[in-house]
Amino acid sequence: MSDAKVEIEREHALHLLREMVLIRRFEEGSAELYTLGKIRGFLHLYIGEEAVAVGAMQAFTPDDAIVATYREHGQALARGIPAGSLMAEMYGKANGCSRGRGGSLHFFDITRRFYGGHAIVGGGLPIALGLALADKLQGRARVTACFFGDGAVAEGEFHESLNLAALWKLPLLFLCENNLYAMGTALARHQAQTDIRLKAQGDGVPADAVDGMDVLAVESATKQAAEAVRRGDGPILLELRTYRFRAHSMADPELYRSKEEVEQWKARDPIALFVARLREWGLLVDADLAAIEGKVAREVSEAVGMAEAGPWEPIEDLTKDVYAPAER
Ligand SMILES: Cc1ncc(C[n+]2csc(CCOP(=O)(O)OP(=O)(O)O)c2C)c(N)n1
Ligand SMILES: [Mg+2]
Repeated sequence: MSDAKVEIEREHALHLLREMVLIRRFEEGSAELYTLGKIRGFLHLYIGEEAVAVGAMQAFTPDDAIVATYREHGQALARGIPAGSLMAEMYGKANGCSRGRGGSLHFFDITRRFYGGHAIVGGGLPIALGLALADKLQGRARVTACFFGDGAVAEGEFHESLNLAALWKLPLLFLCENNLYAMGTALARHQAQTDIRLKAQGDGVPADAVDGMDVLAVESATKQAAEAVRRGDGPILLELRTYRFRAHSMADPELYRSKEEVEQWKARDPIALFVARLREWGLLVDADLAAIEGKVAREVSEAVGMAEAGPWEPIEDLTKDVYAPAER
């Protein structure tokens, strides 16, 4: 993170901080609820990566489309999906954003143009391609943003999607969250070429790398890239260099990385870095932080209340939307 002061409105700075703190506290709460058995199935935490979702999301209008991965709590919250509807989804309740049928990995909210939540690594890429193609064919100046992990660059559909997006000059922004690992496999153990920018350039997509622990750097790079994409210049890939502080999922003994490495990255905690910076610039005092923590604590607690109070889907709906209606 550069120390140079960036011109930033105090209100906007506090907004960015509040969003990151909301994601952090929401997920700490989710981890606790998981150990209590309230949330079941898989749960992948985004803790450590908050600056990526929050910084990037500032670049998009409500008309743009967002496609994410199964590690999408941060993107969903930053997109403005109410925490209660996400928590209810993780509980499997009918008032969840995917009516309790998707769980943590499959958040969807069409009203906010949030198209998943995808359990399949790389699975969001061709979907984003289709959304961007539809916009291009119908002459709409909207952007589709596709988040995916470093693990997805091993998939054929990564190259297929980049190639077609470049060939057809689609309004698609590829956002690769490089947290160095795909489950327990480091990038260098599965890729001969570890520079993701070069892979993108090989497919005809201009690419750049950004410090993913610096929310302002992510915001500014994403805004610039999104503007170019919106102008019709074709796709761009940003590699956001980040790190997850927690295990891959709740069932991962983390034998593939050292405690020292994790500690080194924790020293660049995106929230702590931003807090220190804002204090230094005179944009944040203790009372602001306390107010943010208080507001976020209430929001998370209300979200849990909404999940607890939410109804289960009635048993009669068991096969609804599972099979197509029989032809008569
Ligand atoms: C096609 C496919 N292959 C394998 C898996 C199993 N799997 C689940 S998560 C994951 C790692 C993906 O890592 P990355 O894309 O870097 O995302 P991160 O978890 O680091 O956010 C793998 C291999 C899967 N879900 N889909
Ligand atoms: Mg990864």
